[in-house]
Amino acid sequence: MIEDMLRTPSAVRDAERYTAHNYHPLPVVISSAEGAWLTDVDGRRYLDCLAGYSALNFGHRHPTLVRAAHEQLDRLTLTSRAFIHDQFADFCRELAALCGKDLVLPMNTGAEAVETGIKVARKWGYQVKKVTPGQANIIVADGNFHGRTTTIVSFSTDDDARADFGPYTPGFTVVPYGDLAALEAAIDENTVAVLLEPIQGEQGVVLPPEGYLPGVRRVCTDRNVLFIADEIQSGLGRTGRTFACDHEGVVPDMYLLGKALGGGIVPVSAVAADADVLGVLRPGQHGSTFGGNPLACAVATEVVRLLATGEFQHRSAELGERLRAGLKGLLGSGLVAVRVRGLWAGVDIDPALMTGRQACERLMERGVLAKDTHGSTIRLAPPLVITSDEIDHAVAQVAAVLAG
Ligand code: IF1
Repeated sequence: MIEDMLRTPSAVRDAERYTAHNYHPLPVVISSAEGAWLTDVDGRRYLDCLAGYSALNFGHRHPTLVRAAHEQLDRLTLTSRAFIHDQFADFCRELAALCGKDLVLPMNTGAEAVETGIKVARKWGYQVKKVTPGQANIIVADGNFHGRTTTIVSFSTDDDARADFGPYTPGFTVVPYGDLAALEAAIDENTVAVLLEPIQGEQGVVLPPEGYLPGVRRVCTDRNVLFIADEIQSGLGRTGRTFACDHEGVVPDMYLLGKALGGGIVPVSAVAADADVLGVLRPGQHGSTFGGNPLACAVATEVVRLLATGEFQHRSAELGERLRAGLKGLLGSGLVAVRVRGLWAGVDIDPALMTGRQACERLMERGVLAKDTHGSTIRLAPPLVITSDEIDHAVAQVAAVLAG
C-alpha cells in the first residue's frame, strides 16, 4: 500500500489531539480483532502478545463471552446494588467456588479491588485482630504494581507512578520482594496484611524465589496477618494454573481479581475471601455504582465457567513450555534473561542492542504487538487461545528483531 494512502498516520494524530498524554502508545490503530489477531485501520494484521495486559486471556471476542454479553444487553444492564438482579447469585457463588472462598465482593477495576482489599484488611485489623485504632499497617514489596489511585501509588517504588501525587497515604511498609526474613522482621503488632503480586508483572514478570510464597503464607498464619494475593494480572489461567499461587500450593486469605475476569468485554474485578474477613463489612460501609452489575456478572460467570474446565490453564502450561524453549534459545543472541511461567514471559534484551520500546516498534513492523515494561525488558503475554504455530511465529519475529 502506498504510504500516503495509509489511514494510520491521520488516525494517530486525531487520537492524540484530544487526549491527555498519559500513555505513549505504539503508532498502530486497531479496528477489529478475533482470537489472538488484531487488524488495523489499513487492514494490516498483528499477533497480539499483550492481550490487554492479561485482560484478554480468552482472546478477542470469545464467542461464548460475546453471546453472554449480547443476551444480557437485550435483557438488563444495570440496577445498582440497591436492588438485586438475577445474574448476581450465580456470579458470586461460582467465583467463590473457583477461589475456594466463602464470599465475593464485586467491583469494576483492579485498583478498586486493591483498594477494597486494603479497606477490608484495615477494618478486620481493628475489629477482629484488635490492632491500635488508626495504626493498621500493610506490608508491600518493592517493585510492586497494584494500580494508580493515590493510596496505591503512595506505596509504589516507581517514581513515574508516584512522583508529584502526594501527600501520600500512610500505613504501608515496603520490603524487598522475595526476602522472607525482611518481610517477617517488618511485621509488628499493628500489621494487618501482606499485599503481594505472586509474580510481579510490571516489574518484568519477576518470579518469586522457590519457597517464598509458602513462607509468606506460613509467616502470615503464625503472626495472624492477612495474606492478600493480587492476582489481577497473574490469575485466571495466565501462568498455567487458575492462580499463580497454585504453583506452590499457597492459598491466600484474599484473592484480588480483575482484568480477564471481564472476558475482555467489560471491566470486572472482585475480592474473594472467607466470611471471617469479608464479613467485617456492613451495609453502607463500601460499594460502587457499577460493581456487580448484570452485564458484568453475565460475562464474568461465563469466564468462571471457562476456567472451571481447566482447559485454558492446561493450554497455558503446555504452550508456555513451547514459549519458554523458544525464548531460552535466544539467550546469547540478544536476550540476556528470560522469565516464563505459563504464557507469560518477561525477556531482558541486551541494552547495548536496543530499548524495549525500540524492540516493540520493530516487532510491530513484523506484525507482532507487545509492550515494554522498563528499560530493555519486554513482556509477552498472548491470549491463551494462541496456537503452537503462532507461538513459533512470535518467537521467530523476536529472533529477527534481535538479529537486526
Ligand atoms: C496502567 C501492567 C501496569 C495490575 C496488578 C492491579 C492493577 C494492575 C497486578 C490495577 C493493572 C495495568 C494498568 C495499566 C497497565 C497495566 C500494568 F502491569 F499490567 F503492565 F501498569 F503495570 N494489580 N495493570 O497489573 O488494575 O485498575 O488497571 O484495572 O495503569 O498503565 P486496573
